[in-house]
Amino acid sequence: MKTILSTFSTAAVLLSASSLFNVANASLIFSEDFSGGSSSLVNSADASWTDTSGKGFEVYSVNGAKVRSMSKTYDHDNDASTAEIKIPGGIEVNDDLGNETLSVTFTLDSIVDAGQEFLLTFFAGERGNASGATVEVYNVTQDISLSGILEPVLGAGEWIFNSFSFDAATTTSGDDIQISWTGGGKNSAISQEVADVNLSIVDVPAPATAAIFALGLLGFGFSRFKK
Ligand SMILES: [Ca+2]
Ligand SMILES: [Ca+2]
Repeated sequence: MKTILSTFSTAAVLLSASSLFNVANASLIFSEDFSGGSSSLVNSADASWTDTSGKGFEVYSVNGAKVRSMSKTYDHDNDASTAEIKIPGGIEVNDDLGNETLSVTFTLDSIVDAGQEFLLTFFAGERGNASGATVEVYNVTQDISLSGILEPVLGAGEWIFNSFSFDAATTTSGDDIQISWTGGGKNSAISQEVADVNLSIVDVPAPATAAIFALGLLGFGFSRFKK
């Protein structure tokens, strides 16, 4: 039995390595690192930001992180073996109210091929108890949720890498795509914090090849087990 279990974990490692490979081939369609540090979000070209209160945005530079009980540094490459660097900037979702919704909308100018999907990555943190905070990717033109409502992992004062992949469905070039975060939290000083957002089109990891390979390993495990 021990052999079979270790075979399964080998297959899992190979599958995750294949996912990482596809991320490296990602085609970036939206990016915001909040380094503009202004309330107008000037760093987002061709993107329209809105929020529930409509009174501007709580964008901050690296020094604004400490004020919100967040770390000034983050694991930018999601690799614990390399040193953390300073965050370019961040945004507090609840700028004026509790549990605000913050959205960015932009027009997709790329084709999503068969065999491709969306990949949303960002870093998330929590100032106070922001339970109930969410993120969702929506196709506004077609009025369908692409990701469903997701619960990001929030670090208490630290930035946690969040990565979600999902089907692009019938999304086509020219569709308006919207990313929305809700802040959770009861008031404007308790919130989900967001940094370094990227939305990409990536190749779906080839399931046929990976599955056949995993089955082969499983067969190898069984044959060893029988001896
Ligand atoms: Ca690192
Ligand atoms: Ca606030």
